[in-house]
Amino acid sequence: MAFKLPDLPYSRDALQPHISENTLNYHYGKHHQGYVNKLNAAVEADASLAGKSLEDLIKTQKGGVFNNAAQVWNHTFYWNSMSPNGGGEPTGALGDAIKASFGDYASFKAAFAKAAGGQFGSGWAWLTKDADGTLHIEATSNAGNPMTEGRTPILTCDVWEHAYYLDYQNARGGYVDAFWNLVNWEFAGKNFAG
Ligand code: MN3
Repeated sequence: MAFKLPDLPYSRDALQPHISENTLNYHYGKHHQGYVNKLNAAVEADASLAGKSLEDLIKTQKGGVFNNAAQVWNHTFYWNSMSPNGGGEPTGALGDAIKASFGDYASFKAAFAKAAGGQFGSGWAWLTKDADGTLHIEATSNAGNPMTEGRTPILTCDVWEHAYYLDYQNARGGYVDAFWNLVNWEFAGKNFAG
């Protein structure tokens, strides 16, 4: 198989009580695995895709190949955007950049939560940076990934219903509130610096 489901960076019960083991069993074990399986089937069926990286596929493909490649990448990035030891406020260069771009941490959180809550239907909320280092908050629909627009992902929150329905039912806002208890600023800081 060309692509493998990456190991979670923590155990499936590690994000409780904010995100349950049950959610990770489905979200990681079924949904993320399902995107990996569908991508492998698509790549096997098209010799022109052989040997291409996930990033190559995201930047060059459309339709089902793009959707599954981006969903594989986005979910791995999302798991790393959270940590059982997460939460708190960003420090260092990223903390300074967030303050410079959004005023203060509370204003940043409000703007990110607005993007997450305002995304109609399935999608993702992102903190990204431009080639010149400028920070942006944005939302993408379905499998959308800011790399296709030339921006570098710093942090993401999955706002597909499958990310929160088992724990929060239709209350996306409660799930996004809980996300701040898990947010992995160490990972985000590395993406900002990289
Ligand atoms: Mn998902």
